Amino acid sequence: MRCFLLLSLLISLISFSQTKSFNNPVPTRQQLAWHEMEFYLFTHFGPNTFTDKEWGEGTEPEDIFNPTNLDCRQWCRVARAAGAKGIIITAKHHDGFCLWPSKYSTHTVRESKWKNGKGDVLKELSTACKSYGLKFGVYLSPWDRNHPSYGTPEYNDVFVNMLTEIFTNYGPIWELWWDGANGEGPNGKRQVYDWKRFESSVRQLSPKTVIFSDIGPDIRWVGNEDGIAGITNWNYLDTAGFKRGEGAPPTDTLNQGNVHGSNWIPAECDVSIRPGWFYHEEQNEKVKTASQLFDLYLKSVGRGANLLLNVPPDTNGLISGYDSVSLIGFKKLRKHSFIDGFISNVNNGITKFKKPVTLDCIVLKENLRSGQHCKKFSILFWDEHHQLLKRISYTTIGHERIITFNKIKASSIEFKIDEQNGKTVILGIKGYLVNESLIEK
Ligand code: FUL
Repeated sequence: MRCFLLLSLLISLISFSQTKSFNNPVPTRQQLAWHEMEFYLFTHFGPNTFTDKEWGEGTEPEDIFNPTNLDCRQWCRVARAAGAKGIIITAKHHDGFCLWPSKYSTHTVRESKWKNGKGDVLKELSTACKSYGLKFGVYLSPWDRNHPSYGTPEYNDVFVNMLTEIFTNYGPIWELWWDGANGEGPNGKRQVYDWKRFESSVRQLSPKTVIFSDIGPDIRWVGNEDGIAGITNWNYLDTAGFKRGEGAPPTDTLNQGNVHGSNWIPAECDVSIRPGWFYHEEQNEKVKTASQLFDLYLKSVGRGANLLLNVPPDTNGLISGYDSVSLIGFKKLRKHSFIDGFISNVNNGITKFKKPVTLDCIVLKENLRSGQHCKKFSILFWDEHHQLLKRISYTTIGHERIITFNKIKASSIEFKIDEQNGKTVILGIKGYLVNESLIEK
């Protein structure tokens, strides 16, 4: 695709902007590194893959889990080819089945037929991720529909023991993923989770791991499972008085953050490449296309969040061709769209071109080290007689902001910060001409 061009726009901060500071939180080193991850895969795999369910009952016989040709290296090759930077796997989903031979459960790969009970998916995937240079993460569902102690205080010990096994045997774990589900267990009781203890155990076991949940502490849920962040998206969030699950902040707050929130908890957009989270053969024709994935990319990474895209392996234990074709197409669209952009040297607000340029996409990046500051910005397009052709205004920038619009031919382009919370530092502004079919829907 025609890519293009460059614009070196700079910022006219002082004269155009209103600067108001608040005592804003700043990201930790781990959170800053997390922002750079941008796009990675989610893997839902377990008994549901074989029973065609989304939520297992916890009573499925262990023998059901029997991938004929499991190859985690194939998952990694697909992830690499898609340009994803890591993989997060359901080490244990709500059905309680453990993809590693946990000492604290009798519902694991060890009790299954697979590899005569000698298999260990976490071992295979963590090893494969290391050799392919991918970050490795785990989803450990606190809700457990199998464990006999679920619903009693002992289950909190079990959960901490499982965390300890995982962090000790399969680390480094880059991201730990906790959903807020809290249904009934086999004895009809709900668990009172000891979140404080879970969190402090993880911090002790692995201080560099980033922890995801509805309210962090490090990364927040974006408030929907469609992969879409708010058009305004603050990395700040107020968590006081809120809980995970039913007591979580309202979905629009999760989606947009809080402009003056007291914690740095950026949003992660989880979404599946298929209608379901687990593999179902009848959904093969419903795999999202490369351009649908590109549109989701604009609505997640392009709004300053990260994209966690679920790609579930099939009953062979492999990512199917339907999914990998879309993923590779998605990578090509990104590669061909975002090529040859020019990074600005950030000094003044207007860039004049020797010849008029045609573009339909601008990508901006904000330096987040001292916080997220831009509240409102505008881009103005001028013709050769310095007549204004068009002005577009947006709110937040964050780690990255990708704006697409109907293509325009301009002789000069101006970037202005209209409102900010503290001093915005722009890392770069790039202009592109992407295929018009890719303009955000
Ligand atoms: C939710 C679960 O209930 C779904 O099954 C899925 O795992 C999704 C990513 O998180 O909380």
